[in-house]
Amino acid sequence: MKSPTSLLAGLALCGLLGPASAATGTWASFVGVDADADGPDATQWYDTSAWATDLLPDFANANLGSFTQGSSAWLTGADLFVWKNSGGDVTGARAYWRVDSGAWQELTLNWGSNVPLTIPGTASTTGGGEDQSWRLVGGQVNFLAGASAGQHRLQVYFKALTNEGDRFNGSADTPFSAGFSVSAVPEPASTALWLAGLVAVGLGAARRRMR
Ligand SMILES: [Ca+2]
Ligand SMILES: [Ca+2]
Repeated sequence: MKSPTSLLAGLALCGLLGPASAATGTWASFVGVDADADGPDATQWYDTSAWATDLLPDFANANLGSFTQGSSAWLTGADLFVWKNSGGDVTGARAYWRVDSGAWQELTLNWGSNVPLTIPGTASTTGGGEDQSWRLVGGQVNFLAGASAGQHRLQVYFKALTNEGDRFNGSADTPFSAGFSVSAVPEPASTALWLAGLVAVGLGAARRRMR
């Protein structure tokens, strides 16, 4: 039978060796979008959560634009701020995106920097301790590809890979989400009719000139 003393010693040892507090985590994320059709050359950055110095428009409930079916708009950037201490280590990061209820697509975020962390699209810096930025810049994801006419949601969440397991910012169940709309291209039949009309007018003008 254990003596009360050894029981107390055991409890004390459990306290010392007990579950370690999390030593890694995520604390901010950003999404970059280029919403004009001429290629992924300029990025508007959005923040995905409340920001003490709120320098960027909110991704949540942003209207990314109105597009014609078959045109392009680009998911150009993703940036995840992580923290670590007490032996915690972040070894990689991912961003996931989809439109509406489509399949999640994975993007690899590369190590960006240690502190000071630049808030994307600004000259401002933030962070402390062993904070890091993991980021994708110059991404060329055309999120309009295959989108039907109507209202849609671009959804994004982030994951940090750590020596303690995965750490999320948003999730597949509760992603960050912004809206956009797609309008149908004109019907081929009506376009053909319109072209035929133009040709007829052109022929008529040519005949008049020949007289
Ligand atoms: Ca562009
Ligand atoms: Ca904001």
